Amino acid sequence: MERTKALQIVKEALTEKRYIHTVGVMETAIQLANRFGADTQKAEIAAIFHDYAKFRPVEEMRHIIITQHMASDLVEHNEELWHAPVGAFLVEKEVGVKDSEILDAIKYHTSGRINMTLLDKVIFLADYIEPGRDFPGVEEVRQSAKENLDIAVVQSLRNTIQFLLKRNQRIYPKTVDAYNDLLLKIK
Ligand code: DGI
Ligand code: FE
Ligand code: FE
Ligand code: FE
Repeated sequence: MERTKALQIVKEALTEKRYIHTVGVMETAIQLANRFGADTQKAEIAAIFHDYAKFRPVEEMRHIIITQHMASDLVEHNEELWHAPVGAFLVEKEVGVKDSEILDAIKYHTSGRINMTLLDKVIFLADYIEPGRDFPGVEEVRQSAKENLDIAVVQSLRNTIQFLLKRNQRIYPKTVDAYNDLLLKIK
């Protein structure tokens, strides 16, 4: 799909602020794909659609998770996680994207997973470090992202886990899996 067309579709699904974030993720994902040898066209499409479901009503997302037999543990965890797998489903169904690598990168862009693909990592990291983000610690991750993709992804997972721990929130097992798995691989 052409970039202009894809951006036009998401613009209608998102707020102005979230659309600006999406363009930041797109530009960052293309840079990272070039740097680390991922498919730039897939990175572009995955980035443009990564937050497609961000503003769907929680009840609609819950319904999709249940009726589509998505991971049942999702409903016991933070609702913030839901727009990623639900987004992958809706991007296939409503937009017609069929590529499973793109759909997986969207599906796992919030939680991460064990054995993340190159494209998964590019989208996950672009979402974390795009120029509009200002989390504590993001500058360190931006520096790491210039050289080592796995280290940068581990740092962003660690920051997110620490953020959740501080707020006494549950941590989704796939996030812990992604963290443990990558930590082993960078050693
Ligand atoms: O949709 P975005 O705001 O662009 O970013 P995102 O899809 O990475 O969502 C991140 C939010 O999800 C962040 O505020 C933390 C929250 N969250 C809640 N529970 C978990 C979680 N993130 C991860 N990785 N794992 C969790 O268990
Ligand atoms: Fe998201
Ligand atoms: Fe993220
Ligand atoms: Fe995002």
